[in-house]
Amino acid sequence: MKLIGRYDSPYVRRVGVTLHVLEQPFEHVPLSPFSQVIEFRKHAAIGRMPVLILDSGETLIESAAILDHLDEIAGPSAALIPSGGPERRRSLKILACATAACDKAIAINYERRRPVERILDDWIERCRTQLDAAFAELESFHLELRGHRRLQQIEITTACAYAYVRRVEPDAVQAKRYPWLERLSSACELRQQFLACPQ
Ligand SMILES: N[C@@H](CCC(=O)N[C@@H](CS)C(=O)NCC(=O)O)C(=O)O
Repeated sequence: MKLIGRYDSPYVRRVGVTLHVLEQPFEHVPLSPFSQVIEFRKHAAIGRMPVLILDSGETLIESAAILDHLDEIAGPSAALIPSGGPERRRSLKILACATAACDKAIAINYERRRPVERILDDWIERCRTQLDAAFAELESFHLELRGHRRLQQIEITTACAYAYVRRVEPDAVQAKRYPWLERLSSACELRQQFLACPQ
């Protein structure tokens, strides 16, 4: 398999970490859909990362769809998202909060790249309120990683989201605002699978 995209994207990073956790061999191709757009779009015309190219040549896009495929080939006993019931609903809600936080932080990050006179402060404030709400909800799940047990998808994606926000919008996670998320992130970032995918 080939994973196309850079680990500075939380979506690419969560797929990279997942591939390591599931011990799936892959080649990482760190193309940027921004600075290497022509080369990137040869793999996926929409031009968004991540892209996963299977050994058959089939191309998958959208990180949730890629994670779903990786869980499917891992099989029910090794899958990183529970297969059904309340545990699955809880996991999907946590993942939705984490990806919502990423989406809002990305929107803020893109907005700040505009010429200063065209930056919409109201838009940034709106996204920031939504980012804070997503993190407050994530914090309420009290996720923790004890001992050496295998990472689950809720931990991978939450830690990728937290690290991304800390890098691009550090103000949002200042002053030990989210102690559970901070602890989870520190524990995950020490894992070999995270160290293999530096953002
Ligand atoms: N929902 C998508 C989001 C992917 C996404 O937004 N990727 C960004 C980088 S973080 C990207 O490739 N942006 C380039 C563009 O949209 O032109 C997923 O989970 O894969």
